Amino acid sequence: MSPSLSNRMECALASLVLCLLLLAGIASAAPGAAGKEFLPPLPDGQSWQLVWNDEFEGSVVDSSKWEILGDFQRRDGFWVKNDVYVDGRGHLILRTKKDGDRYTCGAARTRGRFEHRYGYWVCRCKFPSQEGHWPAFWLHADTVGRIGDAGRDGTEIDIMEKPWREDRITQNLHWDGYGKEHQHVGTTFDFPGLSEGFHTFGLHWTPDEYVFYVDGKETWRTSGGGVSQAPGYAKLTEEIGAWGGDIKKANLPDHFIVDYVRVYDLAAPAAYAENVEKKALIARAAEVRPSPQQLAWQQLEFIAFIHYTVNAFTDKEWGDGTENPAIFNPSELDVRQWVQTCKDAGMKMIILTAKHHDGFCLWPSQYTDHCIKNSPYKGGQGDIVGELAQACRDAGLKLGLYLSPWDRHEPTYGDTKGYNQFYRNQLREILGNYGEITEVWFDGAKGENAKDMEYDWAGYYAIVSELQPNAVIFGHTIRWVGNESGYARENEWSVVNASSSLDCMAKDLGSLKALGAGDRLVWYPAETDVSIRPGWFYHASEDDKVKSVEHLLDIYFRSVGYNSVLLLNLPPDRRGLIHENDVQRLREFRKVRDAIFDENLAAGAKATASHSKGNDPAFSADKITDGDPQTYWTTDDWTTAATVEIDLGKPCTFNVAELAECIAVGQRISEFTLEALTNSGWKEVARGTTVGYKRLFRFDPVTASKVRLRVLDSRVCPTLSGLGLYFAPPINEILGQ
Ligand code: FUL
Repeated sequence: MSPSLSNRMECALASLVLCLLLLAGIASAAPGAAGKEFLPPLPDGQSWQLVWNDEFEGSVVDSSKWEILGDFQRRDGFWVKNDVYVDGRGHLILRTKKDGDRYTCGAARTRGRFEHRYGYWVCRCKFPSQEGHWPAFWLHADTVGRIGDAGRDGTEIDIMEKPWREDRITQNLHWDGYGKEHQHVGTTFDFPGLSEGFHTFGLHWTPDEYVFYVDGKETWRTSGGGVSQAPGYAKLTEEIGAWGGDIKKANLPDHFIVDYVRVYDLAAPAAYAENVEKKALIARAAEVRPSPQQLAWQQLEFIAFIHYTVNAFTDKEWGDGTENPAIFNPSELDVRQWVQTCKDAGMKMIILTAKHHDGFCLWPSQYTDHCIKNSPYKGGQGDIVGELAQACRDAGLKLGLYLSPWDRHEPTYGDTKGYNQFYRNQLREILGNYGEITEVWFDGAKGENAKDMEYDWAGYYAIVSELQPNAVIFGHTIRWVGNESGYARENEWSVVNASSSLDCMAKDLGSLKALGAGDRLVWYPAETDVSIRPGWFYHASEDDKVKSVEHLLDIYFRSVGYNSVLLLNLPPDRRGLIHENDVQRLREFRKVRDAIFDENLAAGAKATASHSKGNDPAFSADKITDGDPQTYWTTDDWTTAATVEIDLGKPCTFNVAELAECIAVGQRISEFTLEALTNSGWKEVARGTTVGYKRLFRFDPVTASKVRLRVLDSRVCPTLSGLGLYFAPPINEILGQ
């Protein structure tokens, strides 16, 4: 090849390369261009829209965009205005120099000019080369100093700080001021090639999290501080101090060169707005807590219903109110037999139908003759409400009373004023004369052809508050689970939106979707009422239809084990006793539960967690296995996914697991899996959404030395006060059948 030809080819090649470089340069400088700038992935149907930028064109710094800081001391140097300038080639320069015996450098911020929340914030820059100072690109807000509400009310977000000369940067969050309450999370990492040429440092800030990027690569994802919801402004700064090395050794001046700062939003910001609303709803729902009464009630777990009235003698489920009180003649009635049966079964309260729909009262009411005083029972001197109240007190059981609003006997029924007065009087009688009443049961049932009647609910509730301030109210502070078969929902949230007419029978009451606008979020836990027999009242024809132990156990796992209280009905017979078949079945049921739950294989086991709140021993993982339901493990406020691992110390075989949240601080966990470490690795044994007060699982026996609970999502930081592992032998083995 002749020298001239090769020259020409070199020339051509050189111009081609130049063209390509130029093109690449244009492309990379154009906002929105792909390639070097990189924009993070977006949800479907969304696109990025540039909302603010400075390309640093022109000959002066645009003062409508930037406030240049100075002149004043900052750390070991001074921020001076003349160290911030544009170079006429599209760059902002932050210079570090020696000025007499002091060192100076530059800083600029968009405070008061551009303040914004969320979006993708990105800066393209080239680092200085000397030690003793450090460049940074960060977001700040005047509200960072606010204490409380974690970082949600303002967080310093350091997208890039490089105090090192090596290829290393750090990304950080700071909130709750810079004093005693200061909180911080951060990451530091090496990124090869960083010290040479230009690089981009980006932050995608959404209402839920921060995602940090370097040259388009995700480097850190966090929701530290709970994610700031307060607008921030951008800062480009240099600082002089020992953190960055020894400034005396630096060959100055040195330059931090910024090519651009750009901020993008979603083209349809409604997408963020939706997120903001959702986040606010989650936070509000997680804030709702049980009252002390609701909490104490939940801890009862398993309680009894006693349905007793003239129906036992007429063989009916609903009496019509025309029954003659003389038919109510239980020959062997013994409330102590009821109480003992319930106590032996492990029940903690008895709720008695003081008056069912037939209007017949089991106490001598002064407001009606349709009651026990006109029956042969104890020669008209009996008072079953009083007798039961005394027997419960003696046995340490709580008492609840059911007073049917629908009254088929009372002549005033249908006359709003008259009947409400009558009902309020009766309510005062039963709530005022029998000591402590823990639950008041207002039944919503009413027959199809019943007279219209507007109940004075507010008046009734006021009487309960006045006479029994510690009672929970069925239909008001605790809710019907929605069926009478004994089954709660697999996703039983205790926080619901009781705004309009809440449909207790709906499939889903508590998911975010079901909470809707969340205009009346309340703690409204589920009570699962079911009868041990097909009917609520005693019928001899149902003596052989008492539910099997398998059936009762299934109910238990799907009521108590689904974050609900189980209210199991036992109807006394004509003698006034709980029938032998029912007593026997309850004994077996208790025996089986004892056999399952007597030994918790995880009790006292060593527990570790991927996260725990402030590394504070008060919230460490071993609170899960310490056997104390009051103590609990939790994570930092903003950590909504975390794993706890329990080391059983040796291989154990189990087929039942139990989880418990500390509901005193609310119900939070919304998705989890439970895994066991078997010979062939980790195996999922259970998976679910809600936990609540108690969550139980049954599965095929597994032998494992460790288990881990992975909380995949939680409304706010999860809590766990207990994790139990049990071995359930076959029922017939337990019962020796
Ligand atoms: C229903 C009533 O109609 C039944 O008789 C029973 O009392 C049950 C617990 O509630 O609404």
